[in-house]
Parts: sequence; C-alpha cells; structure tokens
Amino acid sequence: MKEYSPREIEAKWQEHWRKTNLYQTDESANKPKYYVLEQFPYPSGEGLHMGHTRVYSIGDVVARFRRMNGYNVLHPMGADAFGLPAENAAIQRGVNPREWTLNNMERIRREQSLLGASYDWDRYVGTCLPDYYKFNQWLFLLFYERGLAYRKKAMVNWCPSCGTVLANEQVEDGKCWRCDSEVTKKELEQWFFKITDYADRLLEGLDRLPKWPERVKAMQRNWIGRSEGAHVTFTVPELSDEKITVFTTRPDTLYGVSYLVLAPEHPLVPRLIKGKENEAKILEFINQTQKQSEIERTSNDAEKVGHPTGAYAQHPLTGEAIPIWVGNYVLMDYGTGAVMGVPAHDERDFAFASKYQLPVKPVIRPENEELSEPLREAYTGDGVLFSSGEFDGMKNREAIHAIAKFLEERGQGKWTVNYRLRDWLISRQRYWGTPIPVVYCDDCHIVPVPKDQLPVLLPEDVVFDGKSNPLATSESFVHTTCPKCGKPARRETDTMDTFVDSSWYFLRYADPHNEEIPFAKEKADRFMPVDEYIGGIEHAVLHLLYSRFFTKVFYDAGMVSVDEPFESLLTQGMVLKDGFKMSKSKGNVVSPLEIVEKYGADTARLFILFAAPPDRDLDWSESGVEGVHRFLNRVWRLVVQNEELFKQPVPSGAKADGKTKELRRLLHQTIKKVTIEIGERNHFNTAVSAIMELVNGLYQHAGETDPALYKEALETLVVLLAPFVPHMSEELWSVMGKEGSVHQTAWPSYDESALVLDEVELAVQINGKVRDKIVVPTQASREEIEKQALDNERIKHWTEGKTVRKVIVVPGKLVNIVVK
Ligand code: ANZ
Ligand code: ZN
Repeated sequence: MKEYSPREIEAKWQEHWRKTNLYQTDESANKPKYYVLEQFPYPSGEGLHMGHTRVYSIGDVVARFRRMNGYNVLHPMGADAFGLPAENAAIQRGVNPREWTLNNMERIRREQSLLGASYDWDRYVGTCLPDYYKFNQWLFLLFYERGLAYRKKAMVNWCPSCGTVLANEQVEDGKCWRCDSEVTKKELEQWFFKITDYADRLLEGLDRLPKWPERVKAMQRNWIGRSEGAHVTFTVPELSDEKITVFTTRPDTLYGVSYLVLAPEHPLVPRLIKGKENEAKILEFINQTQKQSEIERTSNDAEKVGHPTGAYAQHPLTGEAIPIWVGNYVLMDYGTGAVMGVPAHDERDFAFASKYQLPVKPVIRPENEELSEPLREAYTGDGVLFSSGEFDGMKNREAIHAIAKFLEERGQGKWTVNYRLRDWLISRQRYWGTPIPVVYCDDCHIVPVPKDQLPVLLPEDVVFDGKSNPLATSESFVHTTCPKCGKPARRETDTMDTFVDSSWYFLRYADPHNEEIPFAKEKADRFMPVDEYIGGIEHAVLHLLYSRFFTKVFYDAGMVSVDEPFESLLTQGMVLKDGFKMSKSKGNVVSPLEIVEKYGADTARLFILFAAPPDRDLDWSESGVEGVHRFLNRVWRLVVQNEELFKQPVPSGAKADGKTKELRRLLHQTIKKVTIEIGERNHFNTAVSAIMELVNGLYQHAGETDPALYKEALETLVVLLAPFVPHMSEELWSVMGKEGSVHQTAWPSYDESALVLDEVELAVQINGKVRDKIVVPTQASREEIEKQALDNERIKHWTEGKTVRKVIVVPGKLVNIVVK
C-alpha cells in the first residue's frame, strides 16, 4: 500500500496549483463575492512564526470553504514592508534596506506557499514598492485637498541621540526604546491627519458592526473617548485681554471651584508668572514635567504636583478671586489644557487640595441628607445643589445643563463635546517609509507635488549613521525646484508613519495593477467590504481605527460605496507553549517550518485549527501534533485500502439495512455539523472533531454497509477535509480517480431526512379505542408525539367538537386521547 508522504505530495500539489492558477480570482465570475483577508506580515528577517501560521490557517480554511460553497472568493496576500527594522539593519550591518526587505518578502512568500495557502499571488502588494507608495503619496494629496492633512507645531517625543521623533509607543519609561537615552519633548512642525473630524462617525459606525468582538469595539470607544460637558470661561483681571477656558463634565459643581489648574505647557503660563515670586521655580517645573510621559502624569498613583502662579481669575458667577495654579496632571492636549478644581466633588482635586491646603467647598449633597463637614473624602455621587445661588435645591443632573445654559446666555460658556482622540501625527524622521510629497519654497511656502509627478522616489545616495534622518543627507533628494514657480526649493524629508500604508492595502488588492489611481471604484465595490478579517488584537485601536478612518474619507470622496471596511473581525488567540507566549527570550519557540518539515503542512494546519477555537489561546503540544498526524494517516489508509471501490461503478442501493441507515445518518450529520461550524460559527475545532467521528464510523462500518453509500461517504470525507488539509485531500481525490481539483468541487449538501432516527408505529386511541396509527421518530419527545397525534386527520375527525381532556403517551406503544 502506498504510504502517506506529505513531503512528496505537498510539493507536488503546490506546484500544480501554481501552474494551473487555481486560486486566481476571476473578477467577472457571476457569483456572489466573498472577501477573506488576513493581516499582511511585516517582512522581518526571521520568517514566519507560529502566530502567522495560525492566522493563515484560519484564513485559508475560510477561503477554501467559501470557494466550494459557490462564492467568488478574494483571498490576497502582501507585505507591510516599510519600517524601522530595515533601517536598523542598514545601520548595524551596512546592508541596503531595500534589498534586506525584498529578500525577507521573498522568504515569507515562500514560507506562506509551503503552508499551502490559497492566495491569489497576482494581487501581491508590497508597500515599499514604488507602485504602491506612489499611491500613499496620491492619498496624502487627497487628504491635503480635503483639509485633512495639515502641518502644525507640536510637542513630540524626541530622542537626541537618534535624532528622530518617536511615537508614544516607542518611549519606554521615558527612554528611547532603541538607544536607551532619555527622551525629551521637542516642539516640531509635523504633519497630521485630521482623524478628529471623524470622531463621531468612527463611534457611530461601531454600532453597525455586530460581527466585531465587543472587546475591540469597547477599546475603540474608549480610545475615541467622547465626553459631553461645557467650556466655562474665567476672566483674568490682571490680563484684561486674556481669558481662561476650562473643559468640565461637571458644570453643576461650578460654585464649588476653589482654584484653576493650567497645564505647564499652557500658553498663558509665561505671562501669568512673569515677574512673580515663583517664576523661576515654575519654569524649572515646566522643564521637569516635559520629561514625564502622559501616563506618569495622569495615572491614579502618580504624584500630583503643582505650583501657584500668584495670579488670580474671576469666578464667572460669583466674581470671587480664584487662584491659578500650574499642575503636572493637567494635559495640554486634552480639553482646553485648563481645569477648574472642585475638591469637594472630585477625588483627584481632593487629593490636590489636601496636599496644598486649598479650600474645599461642597455644593452637592445627597438628597435628604447632610454632608458631614469637613469632608473626609470627595463626594462624587448625585444629589441636590446648595451654596449655589439661584440653583440651590436643583438636582445636580439637571443643574449640569441648567448652569451650562445660564453661562451660554451670558456669553461665559458653551455646551460642548470633547474627544480623547488626537489627530494622527504621521511625520517620521526616517528613511524607510513613503516620502511625504511636499516641497518648501521661499516664495510659495508649502507646495504639494503634483499628482503627475508622483512617485517621489526614495533616493539611494543616503548615509545610515544612526544619527540623523538619512533622507536629509541626500543632496539629490533635498534640492529640487518648486513645482509652482520653478525656483530652487527643498523637499520635505520626513516620511509617513507606516500605519498609513496598511490603512488602505485591502482596497488595493481589489485593483492591484492600477497605474493611474489607488483603486477603481467599480473594482473596490466588487469586493468590499472585507467579509472576514483575521488578525491580532494588538491592532484593536491603531490599525483598525486608521483603516476605518481612511475608508470613511474614501467614501466621502466617492471612491468606494462602503464606509466601514471590515464586516466581520476575527481576532485570533495567541500560540502558547507551556502556558507562555512563544518568544525568543523565553526560548520556547516552535518553528512552523520545522513542523512542516517533520509532519507536513497539512498536519500543522489541522493541529492549529483543531487545538482551540480560533479566538482562544492555543497551547502548543508536540503530542497533539502527533495525534493529528496519526489521524491523517488513518484517513489516508482508509481511502487507499478502499481504492478498489473507485475502480469500477458500484450499483447503488444494494443494501438498505440498519447499518447502512446508520452510516447514512452519520454522514449527513457530519456534513451538517461541519457546514454550520465553519460557515456560521468559525468553530473550526468542532468541525474537525465531527470529521474525526465520521472517520471512526467509516472504520467501524467497513464492509458492512451498502458499498455505494460507503464510497459516497469516503468521497464526502475527502471533500470535507479539503479546506483543512488541502494537499492530502487533493492527493486522495486523484487516488479516487476523480477529475479536476477537489478544491473546485461543490461543498456537499445534507439531507435532513437522513438525520431522522429510526421510526416506530404508535396506536392512537380515543377514549381507549384504537382509531388510527401514527409513525414517529424513536427519539421524538412527548410533546412532538402528542402534537402529531392531534394533528392527524382521522383523529381530528374523532375529536371535532369535543374537548380534549388529557393525552396519555406511552412511549413506543400508544397514545390515548381522552375527550368529552
Ligand atoms: C470640574 C470637575 C468637577 C470635573 C468634578 C470632574 C468632576 P473626562 O470625563 O475624561 O472627559 N479635565 C479636563 N481637562 C483636563 C486636562 N486637560 N487634563 C486633566 N484633566 C482634565 O474628564 C473630564 C474632566 O477631567 C473635567 O471635568 C475636568 O475636571 C478634567 F466634580 O471639571 B472636571
Ligand atoms: Zn534614541
């Protein structure tokens, strides 16, 4: 008997599929579309790890299942190929970032093919290739035209020794993640995308995504952080031309304000402290806080530090003088960068007031209760107002709006909605990214590069010294002429955050070879939205939020008809080993390629899909892998042993005995289960268990049942396995002498009637006399039997016009209906 040899058959079929373009998507096919997408990998120097293998195995099962179910499937792959590691390799090893990246891309592609993934490779997208990043630039110009790309001065994280801006995520404990030197804040002109314009729509859209995990939606809602409240304006008598506006969610506490606190970066601070006693101290304090991260400044257990400026504001309603402080816990880029301190009703303010002996003025008390004064902690609950002028006695929930309205009428405030979301800083002082297509001219200022001059190519004459932005070292790149006036001008040397690249790649796959525009609308509309998107929870906010933002901009620009890119989101669990995430530092990494080498890709895929539901963590186990491999050997032998069945026609219906019925039931039960578990629930693990039971049944019933049915069951088994183990099923399909590819075979349908268990005949009596007989499934419930008896035409005749008093069911024997 021929042995199962994964090494041989996997290479053979991969080659065959490639030659026959089996997985190419035919855009014009007259079938419903299905777009399944796995997040594309970063082509690091290390190749695929088990996490990748898991994502791709999941995506591939979905793609293959949908194809067999008559869908026109789009299942593309690419590489998220810009980013710092390529540049680091250049700095550390002197290799060219482009070559380094292209090599890694090739390697990852090869490894993905070894897994037997069914991608349409003609649609491959590499974000570092000029034919892709050209359209990053095109899109930047679109955003610019629409007022969604702008330049502003901002305080950013700056590593002096690397000479570059760092993203918030790249600052660890105030130090540079790369060189460990202390990160400072620096005010720089940077490019931003105005994602805040879309805050409300990004929130609202989440309500239309029932197939997204709640957890991810909650993280996005939290990140967007919508809060309603009021802007309240305080005048500053000593600066008659200036006012201080605070953002508060609690205008009802306005009479309880005992001080204001400004962020150290607040633009008024220098004027307020000028010539005052504390001036030098506060300037030093400002310096210090700028070294702290946002988390250090605002977390609950962080020390709240402040200093009085010596200046006073005037309370808008009482006219009282309110001391103005600066404090580290107030952030400049939230709200207005200024807060009103209400220690009686806010815990943080209470702690601050206690520390600096500032007055505590309660203005809300629980209904029908007095507050015991002095307060020992802030009262943060609801209640009624007191010491609040004409608002005394009002419920505080009402007072929130009433006081805001009152202020608004007097021009001292305004109801407002505030978001935690900030505009997206996209400038990076790095080489390996998309050059921002802008030129600076002394006369014309900011001049976007015209679309017909794109792409602005990355130059090759750069120096990677790890000290400064390599792009700025390229004379040929920096010096250019102004596209408007033709005079000498300088190019922007910042590149785009690589998250820009991944914010629209899923649209490019629909039209990957378009040289004119990023994608044509009719092509995008053919496949969008992505029906199933598979990727890591670590992108819950960043990538998934940015992609939603981009899609909404495209929708507004009439470029695509959907405004949400991902209909359903599957966030896969981690792959663990001995309870820990696989990682190099833990030394518990299992390499996918080793497993493929040893057992074959089919075993690796099947184990991954069988070992856990896709959204749960998966514990790697060598014995589990071996178990799955043994199972595949069992499948192999089962088919090969029965090869004779496939050599000539087998007459059907030769046998209809109990065993045959039983096998038929098992077969259809399995089809139903596997269909629903894959198609409706993404429970690939239970689908595999069902297939395993079918294999057991086929071993048990060998030689006992109708041969035609047995043959049909073997064929169906191979078809059901095809999405999971594409190579082996293709091989067995050919062993069975079938024409064409198993992957182009229609998914089997099931026959509900075959699921019915054996039936019994019951006598139906009316008042003890047998009037008819009914046939019911042996497993029918009492209720089902009762209903069937009463619905029976002849019995109805007997019960007509009478009242049914009682129905007695004696299972397996009779039903007695008592009427009067
Ligand atoms: C007075 C007040 C009284 C406040 C009270 C709360 C309770 P959320 O809900 O997160 O939006 N705040 C405003 N801007 C701030 C900034 N830049 N840095 C630090 N804190 C700031 O929080 C809104 C509340 O956070 C605002 O309402 C303000 O304090 C504070 F009993 O104003 B509140
Ligand atoms: Zn650094």
